[in-house]
Amino acid sequence: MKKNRFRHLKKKLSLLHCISFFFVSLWIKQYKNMKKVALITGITGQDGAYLAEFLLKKNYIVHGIKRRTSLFNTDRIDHLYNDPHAENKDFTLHYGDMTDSMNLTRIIQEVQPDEIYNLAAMSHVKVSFDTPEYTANADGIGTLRLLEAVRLLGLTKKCKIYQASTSELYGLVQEVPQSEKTPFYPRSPYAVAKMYAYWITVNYREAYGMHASNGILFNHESPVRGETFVTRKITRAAARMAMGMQDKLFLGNLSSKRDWGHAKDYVEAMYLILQQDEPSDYVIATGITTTIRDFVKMTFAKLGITLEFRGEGADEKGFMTHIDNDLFSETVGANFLESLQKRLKQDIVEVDPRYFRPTEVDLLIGDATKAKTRLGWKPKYTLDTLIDEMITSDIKLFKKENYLKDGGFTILNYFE
Ligand code: NDP
Ligand code: GDR
Repeated sequence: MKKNRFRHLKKKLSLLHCISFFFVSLWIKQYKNMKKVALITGITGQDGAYLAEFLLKKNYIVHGIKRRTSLFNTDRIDHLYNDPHAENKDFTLHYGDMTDSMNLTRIIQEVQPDEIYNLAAMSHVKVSFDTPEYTANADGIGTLRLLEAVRLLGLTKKCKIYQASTSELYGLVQEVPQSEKTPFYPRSPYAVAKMYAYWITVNYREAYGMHASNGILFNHESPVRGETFVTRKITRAAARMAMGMQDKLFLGNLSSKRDWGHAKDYVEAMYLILQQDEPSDYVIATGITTTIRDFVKMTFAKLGITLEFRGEGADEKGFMTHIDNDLFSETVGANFLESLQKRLKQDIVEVDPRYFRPTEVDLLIGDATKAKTRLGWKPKYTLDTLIDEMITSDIKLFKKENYLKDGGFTILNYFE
């Protein structure tokens, strides 16, 4: 009798268990459906990685488009990446390319995004002079392909679009500082391609009522900035030179001025632009401009190295005039001091005209008043804290490389 009652109770409990399991999974399913879905093109790039992390923290389901590459090329998003066999993933990668309309259309149809962030681009200004046709295709027509896919799939009301526009549009600047009202004067195949992308975004907004916006972002950097952009080239070189792994830093135009911010602050602006009821175009900038020369000086100063520039044009050189031994020992390590001291008074930075551009953008400085007032956006980083983070990260990176080298392993050079 007792045994029977126990069996009955057990049956009841397992039924209760099944019912609660059913409701919990239903709730999870509904909760997942409530989450916003974002699609990021250019997810393996600097901004793509920061934005993916930012949106995942905001509880989004994030899909990214990644090009097929012969190596993984997922270093920047490795910490976010799930095993594709895991269930209930919030982060998924799709193979794709901005030059392939059918592929983009299929991905958008599958993903049904609430927000698309179009960050994919051949983004190097100097390289765009070598690959102008490809740049126009990927950066210009690529944007059209995305917009048209959203339209053809009937997603114009559901899906908001962010287009990664750029301060390079101002080129030969017509006004200082540059705002949303400043006329464009692009100075490279990259900027001309981006100009098409800017206007086609505006046109789709006006023609089809799409929530499509341009973020006109000024230069933004970070420890994961591509190694061939000038800031990262400088912080990497400073770290390597401090450890005796590189003799000289060769640069192009030292006098051009850029308005530099941190990518972390700038991806927040991208998100805020898409949270507005109405689509619009926004300048995102710090409002402070600095020469390349001063960026070099500020970077080396972080390690206790004083640089003085002498000469002009292609003959300009940066000499190491002083080493603050304490600061150097603290930031790099006392064991590297002796070899650096041998190079005191020598020139360690030189100009190589190979890095000059056929047409240069001399001065950029942005006026982000609209973003500040309408989006409530404000950068948290200063140039000083940005450089601090970049050089600290590169010192760490090359210390690791140094250990490997000392241990007899081959390390890569990555010459540019
Ligand atoms: P990166 O160069 O770091 O990243 C570009 C991304 O685009 C990479 O993921 C790259 O893939 C991908 N990509 C390139 N070509 C294609 C293609 N044909 N199809 C698909 N994907 C492609 O750039 P950032 O992250 O710095 O910049 C993001 C966007 O913002 C770019 O559009 C850039 O032009 C723009 N921008 C950047 C500014 C900045 O200061 N960083 C300022 C203003 C605008 P892969 O990894 O395979 O190369
Ligand atoms: P930019 O960035 O062209 O502004 O485009 P980059 O860092 O390449 O150049 C900035 C300025 O530095 C000068 N410079 C050098 N540049 C490079 N890369 N290498 C050098 O050795 C060197 N020496 C001097 C350049 O002449 C230039 O004046 C970046 C990209 O992220 C674009 O995608 C984005 O749209 C704009 O910023 C805003």
